[in-house]
Amino acid sequence: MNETRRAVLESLAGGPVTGPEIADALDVSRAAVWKHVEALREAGFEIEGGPAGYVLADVTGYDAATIEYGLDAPFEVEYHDAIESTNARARELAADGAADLVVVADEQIGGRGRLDREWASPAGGVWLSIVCRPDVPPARAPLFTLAAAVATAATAREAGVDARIKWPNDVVVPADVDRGYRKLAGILTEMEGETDRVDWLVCGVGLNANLDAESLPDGATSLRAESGDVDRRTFVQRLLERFYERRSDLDATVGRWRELALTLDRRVRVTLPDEAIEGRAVDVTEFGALIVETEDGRVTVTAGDCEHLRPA
Ligand code: BT5
Repeated sequence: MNETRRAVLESLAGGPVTGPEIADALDVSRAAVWKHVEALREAGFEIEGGPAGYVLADVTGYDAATIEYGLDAPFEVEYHDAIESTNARARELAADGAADLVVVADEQIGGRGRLDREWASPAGGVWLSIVCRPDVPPARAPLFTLAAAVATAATAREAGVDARIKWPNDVVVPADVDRGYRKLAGILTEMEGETDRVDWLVCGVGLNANLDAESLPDGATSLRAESGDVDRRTFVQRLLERFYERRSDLDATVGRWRELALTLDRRVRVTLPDEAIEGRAVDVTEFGALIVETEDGRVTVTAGDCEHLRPA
């Protein structure tokens, strides 16, 4: 948002204020004020006019300007009604030097999970990707996945859902059916770097928000199905604020992750490229790897697909 429009918005938030008063205060024409008010209305800022002037009554839109407005974290937002994949766009922007930028879309046409799996992303979900340029070695990169999972689960919990984390990248809701849980959200972290440092890192979050479970793959759930629709703008703001906080204290993030984990103390099977490990998940390391107690001793796994098994 440009400086003048932001200043007009601030005046309206502190209103009622008349058009001429805003024009005088900002040293612009009344016609220019009118243009900004109309553009703000278009973006989803509900501006009411009365005898005492204009006032910002509510914010209902879901786009870059409304998400940035009132966001208590230093992220810039790029919004798309529809896009191939927010992660793909974020990778492009990262390669061009972007930092602390979030790509948000209402709908993804080609959303992707890990290993290029399809990620269903109809309009109404929360599909976003955060570009970070952290000063950390690549070994710490998985902690950003944990930070995003904690931020996502905590924000869903605030919305009234019993969201928990399944190692490494799923936010799930415990259930008696299916595999013992239903998937509410997934995280996809992608990075570029050298052996000793990360150049950029993109954390993609896909969360089924205001969607019918029937429009999603088997085994999936949504905020709508669990507790009802949310205001996606404030949901995304709280999620980004939590992610920012978690990212700024990665060591404490592991502790928060343990508290929200559904995987710990469970029998699990972790599928790796050329073997599968079965045993009891006992902990995560300071780097976010899973420690599994198998019949042959403890094994530490850094990546893989993890399945929760029924108790033996
Ligand atoms: C993930 O992969 O869970 C990571 C998903 C990340 C999606 C976000 S959306 C914003 C950003 N832009 C992108 O293009 N991606 C990121 P994985 O663990 O591989 O799980 C994928 C599997 O989850 C699929 O094979 C399906 O079985 C299932 N699935 C697909 N769509 C789903 C959905 N909307 N909800 C729940 N499960 C889904």
